[in-house]
Amino acid sequence: MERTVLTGAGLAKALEKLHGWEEAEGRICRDYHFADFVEAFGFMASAALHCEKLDHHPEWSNTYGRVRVELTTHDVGGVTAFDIELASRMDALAEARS
Ligand code: H2B
Repeated sequence: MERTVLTGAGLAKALEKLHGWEEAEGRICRDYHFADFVEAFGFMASAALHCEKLDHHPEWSNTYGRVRVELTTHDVGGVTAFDIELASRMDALAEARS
């Protein structure tokens, strides 16, 4: 995967395959909502394994059943294919818990 910053049409096209992500200031963001804290934390635990495999890590926070995720590639200061791939995997994990 390339660590090339996605912008404009390239970024818009990449976002089309995701669900509920918004782009803002060189990052993509989404709020996930789960039934309760256990579901939210379970999502984070399973997502963390993918983060380690990809060597790509989120900025995220949890409040009871809500998980707020912000993704950017710090090394290059913008959104890359790594963020899109991690977002896509998180969407699949969240879908499986809904
Ligand atoms: N995560 C994110 N989100 N962006 C990065 O640039 C990044 C990372 N870089 N995880 C990785 C780790 C890098 O620091 C290590 C050395 O591979």
